[in-house]
Amino acid sequence: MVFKKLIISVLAAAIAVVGFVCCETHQKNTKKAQVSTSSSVTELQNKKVLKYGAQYIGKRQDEAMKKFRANRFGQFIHWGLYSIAGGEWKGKIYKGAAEWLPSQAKIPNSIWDSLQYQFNPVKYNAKAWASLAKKTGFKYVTITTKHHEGFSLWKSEHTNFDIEATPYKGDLIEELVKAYTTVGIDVYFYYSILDWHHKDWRNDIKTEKDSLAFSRYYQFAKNQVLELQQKFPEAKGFWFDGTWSKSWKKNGAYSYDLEMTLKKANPNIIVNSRLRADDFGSRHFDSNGDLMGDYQSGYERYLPEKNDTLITKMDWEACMTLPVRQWGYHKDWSLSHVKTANEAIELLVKTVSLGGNFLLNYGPKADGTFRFEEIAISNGIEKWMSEYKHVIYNGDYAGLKTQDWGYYIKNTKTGKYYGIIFNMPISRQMRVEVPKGKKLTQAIVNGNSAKFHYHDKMGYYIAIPQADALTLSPLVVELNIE
Ligand code: FHN
Repeated sequence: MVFKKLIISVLAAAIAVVGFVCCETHQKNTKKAQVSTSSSVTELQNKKVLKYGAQYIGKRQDEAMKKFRANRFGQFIHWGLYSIAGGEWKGKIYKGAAEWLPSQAKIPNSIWDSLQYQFNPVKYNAKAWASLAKKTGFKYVTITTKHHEGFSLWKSEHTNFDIEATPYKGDLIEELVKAYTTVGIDVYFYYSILDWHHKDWRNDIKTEKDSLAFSRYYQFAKNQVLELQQKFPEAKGFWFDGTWSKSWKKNGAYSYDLEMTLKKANPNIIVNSRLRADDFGSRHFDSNGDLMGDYQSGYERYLPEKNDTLITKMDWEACMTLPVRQWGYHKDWSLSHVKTANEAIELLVKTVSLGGNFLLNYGPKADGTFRFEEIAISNGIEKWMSEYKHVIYNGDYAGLKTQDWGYYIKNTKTGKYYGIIFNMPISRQMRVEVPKGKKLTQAIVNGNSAKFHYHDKMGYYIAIPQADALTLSPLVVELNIE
C-alpha cells in the first residue's frame, strides 16, 4: 500500500516533467546553462502541500538507510567565509554564533562578500582531516557546502561567489570527498536554502515580483543541489537547513520537488526532514501521498526526551556544538562552557541509547586547520572509542528500564546488551531490571564475569570490582539477557 503510494507520487512527478514550462532564468552570477527541472516553478507554486494529516510510515529499510543508522556517529563541519572573521568585526567580539556575524554586526553584503578574496586555506589537508575523523570514530561527515552567507565551497557553475574566485582556487569539497571516502567515511552535504547573498532570495513573498524572484532563487538552489549530486555521486545524502522563512513555507511544493528530483536521480539518497517547510519529522507521507524526508533532524543542541516513545520507532539525528552555541569558527571560546570529551561521549551514548544518530560539530579555522580544543576533544573521544566502538556502531534502543547509573544500548547485529555507567554508584552495585520472562545470565566487566545476585522485583545487582570501577570511564558492562 505504502509502496503503491510511492509509485503514484513518482508517476505524478514524472507527469509534471511532460508539462514542464521553463521558468525565468537567473542570469546574474550564472556561468553556465541551468540543469533542467522536473516541474515548472509556477506549477509548483500552485501545488498545495497539505499541512495536516501526515501519516507516520516507519523507518526506511534499504541498505543505504541501514548503513546511515548503523553509523551512529558523524562529524559536522561548518566552514565558510565566517571562519575568517571568527566572530570579530572592527575590533568588537560578537557573542552570537560566528556564522551569523553578518546579521549581528549588520555588515552589508558588498563588504562581507569581499571576504572571498581573502579566503585562502593554505594549510587545508583533507587527508589529515579524514585521518583525525577516522581516529575519533566518526563514520560519516556532514559538511556545509553553502551556509546562509551563500558562499559555495565547491567550484559551482551557477555562481561566482564560490571557492574558484578565492586566492585558494582549489575545490574544498572535492578534496574532502576524496579523502574521507578513501578512509571509509561516508559524506553528506549540508546545504542552506536561506541565502543572504543571492539577489533573488526573499524572506517573505508579498508581491508577484517577490514570487517571481523567489522562483528564480529556487531554480538556482535546485541547480546547485543537482550539480553537487552529479559532481559527487559518492555523497550519500543532503542535509538541508535554513527552511524556516515564510517564503519557503509558502512554497511547500518546492521542497517536495527537490526531494523527489534528488531521489529520482538516486533512489538511495538520504534527505533530512528539515528540507520540508512543513516538517513533520521522520518518514511521513502527507495526505497527498507525498514523501517527507527520511529522518528527523530537528534536534539541534538538545536530545529528545527518553519517554518520547515515537523516537525509538523512527530514524533521527541530533546535532551538537562543543561550546554552547558556536558552529563556525569563533576565536573566543571563553564566552561559554565548552564540552569535555566525556560530556561529548555521554551525549553520544545517550543518543544511541534512544535509537538516534549523533552529529558532533567542528568549526575549522580560515587557514584550514582545526583549533587545538577540537583536536583535544577528538583525542579524548578516540581513547574511549578505541575500546568501545562496538557499543556505538549498530547500537540501538534496548527497551530496558533506565537506571540512574547511565544508559543501555543493544547491538542490533550481535543482540548483545550493554550498560554504560556514567555515575558509578558508591556501593559499586549496578542495578539492572530485565523484562518479565527474561533473565540476566552473565555480566562481563573488563573481560571478566562479575558476581551478581537477584532481588525480587528490584532486578539484579551486579558487583563492580573496585579495580574496574576505577578504570576507563565511562565503564561498559556487557549483559547477557536471555
Ligand atoms: O542557523 C543555522 C546555524 O548556523 C547552524 O548551521 C545550525 C546547525 O543545525 N542550523 C541553523 C539553525 O537551525
